[in-house]
Amino acid sequence: MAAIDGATITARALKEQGVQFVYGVVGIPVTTIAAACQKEGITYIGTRHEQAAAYAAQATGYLTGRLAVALTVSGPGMLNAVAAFANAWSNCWPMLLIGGASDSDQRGQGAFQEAPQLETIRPFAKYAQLVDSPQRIPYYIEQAARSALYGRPGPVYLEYAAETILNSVEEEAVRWKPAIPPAPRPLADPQAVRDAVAALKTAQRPLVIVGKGAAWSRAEAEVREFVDRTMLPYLASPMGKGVIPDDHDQSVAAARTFALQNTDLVFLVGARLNWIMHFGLPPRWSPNVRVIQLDIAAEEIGTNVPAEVGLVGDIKAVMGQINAELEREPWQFGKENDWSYALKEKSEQNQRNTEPMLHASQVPMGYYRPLREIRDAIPNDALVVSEGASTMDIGRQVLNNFRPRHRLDAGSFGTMGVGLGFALAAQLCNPDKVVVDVEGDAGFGFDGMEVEVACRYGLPIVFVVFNNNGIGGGPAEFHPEQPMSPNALYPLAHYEKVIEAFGGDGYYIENPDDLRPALDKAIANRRPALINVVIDPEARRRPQQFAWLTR
Ligand SMILES: Cc1ncc(C[n+]2csc(CCOP(=O)(O)OP(=O)(O)O)c2C)c(N)n1
Ligand SMILES: [Mg+2]
Repeated sequence: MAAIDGATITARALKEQGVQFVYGVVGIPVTTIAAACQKEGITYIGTRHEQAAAYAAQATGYLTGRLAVALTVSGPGMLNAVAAFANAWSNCWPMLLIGGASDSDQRGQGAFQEAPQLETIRPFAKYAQLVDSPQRIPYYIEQAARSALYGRPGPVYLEYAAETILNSVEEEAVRWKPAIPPAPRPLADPQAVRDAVAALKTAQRPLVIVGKGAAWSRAEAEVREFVDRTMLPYLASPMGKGVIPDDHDQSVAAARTFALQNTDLVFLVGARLNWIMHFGLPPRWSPNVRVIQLDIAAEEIGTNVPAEVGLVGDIKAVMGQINAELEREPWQFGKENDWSYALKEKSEQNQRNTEPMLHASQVPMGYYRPLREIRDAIPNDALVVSEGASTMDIGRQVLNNFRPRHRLDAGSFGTMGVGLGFALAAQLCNPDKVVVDVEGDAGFGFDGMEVEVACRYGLPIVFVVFNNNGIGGGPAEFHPEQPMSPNALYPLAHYEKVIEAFGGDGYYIENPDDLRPALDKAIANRRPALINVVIDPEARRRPQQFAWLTR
């Protein structure tokens, strides 16, 4: 009879549950899990910090629909992953964090890296358990996979005391578990579907909001069909962008504020009325706005604004129900009405206002021109990763998405430090596509060393750093003897040299006309590259710089 250790059982159980990627930082006691995963044919990616491993795992889960793992050592290693784990909680993305822990027979004795790990992670976890024996590892991994992927997705945690990984048991004592089937796709109550369509027909100024829940559910065909059938105006949430291509005629992205303020009935399709949507409340919304809400989580219905109709179910399945209802009794809001005219006029006006900034040739550059260069340089199926304050906010307006699940950003949690880990995952899950990671210089600072990982694994990510010397912009010059702004970062830093240290390609761009050739070259080379774009530290603080043109 053969003996099998906890690490091998873990690797086989992960493989059985469809895991393709494990990201982590190894050490005592988890190194053997990483090695065992490699033996089972799972790709192991070693990052430089546990936060990047956990960001990469959750992005992999969101992009592929399959569970991915972050693997950490005990104590500080596991705790380094907690903010990233919480980001998955806030985004409702699946991931499994495996945290090594000190030997259980040393608990309370001041063991090496002993810490209250389970207690720390519990509030953010859909499921969190201590694995109590090697025999039961597959049981826990199956439970964890179902919890992470079924219903509203979320992060899950398994803790392994050192001996659970290292000890061996007889193979036949192991209680194996088969792979879980794909997540069930529950339908909504048919009466609620009829009520939702009836309510839509009574609206004067309807608005559809497409969230990343629709992207997670792979509802792109159904959502697109719904919008095309009804000709309703729609707005995408930041990561709902691309579920319908951004250049769709009914997108009111350019009139976002106006649309939210004036709509009398909103249909939330896998989008939440949280801070990103200004809670659905005045002054950003009408006090009387009616809400139709579609969500996989029943408890989400009515958050901040009571829902007139709550549709609880899988977005893809329920949008199919709604389309079937519209097939039975066709109805169209259409484009020839005051609301559509007003939205179109507002969009065109806003676009006219930004147009000069998109083509500005000033040095140092503002945000819009370099973002426009990126927009024009990347292919339609590029994955766009983004973090920063203005770099991300303005980038979201300028950079388009034409495919679902092709944008990853600071998300519902507004987290800095997500970008590099997300970019690694984006490229690993889409080896043949262009991945561009647009970073503020402060955002880059949280996880910039992960460019080494891109170079080590030969991932041809194009990193672009918007260098304005600070958090939302810093000083124009370096005067170390003067009091320094809390926002300040080292001015005109040569971030491109960070990637050059590992054999990647660096570019330092001050002149807007030099950016497109650098982007073209970086994209064509299929090698990791970092383009450091120097912009005006005052850029966002003078957003009205072109107001005289339109006054
Ligand atoms: C983990 C974390 N720490 C701190 C913050 C606060 N914060 C918000 S945006 C930001 C950085 C913005 O600067 P940058 O990335 O350079 O973008 P810019 O606005 O300058 O283009 C920071 C530190 C945060 N959101 N998350
Ligand atoms: Mg900055």
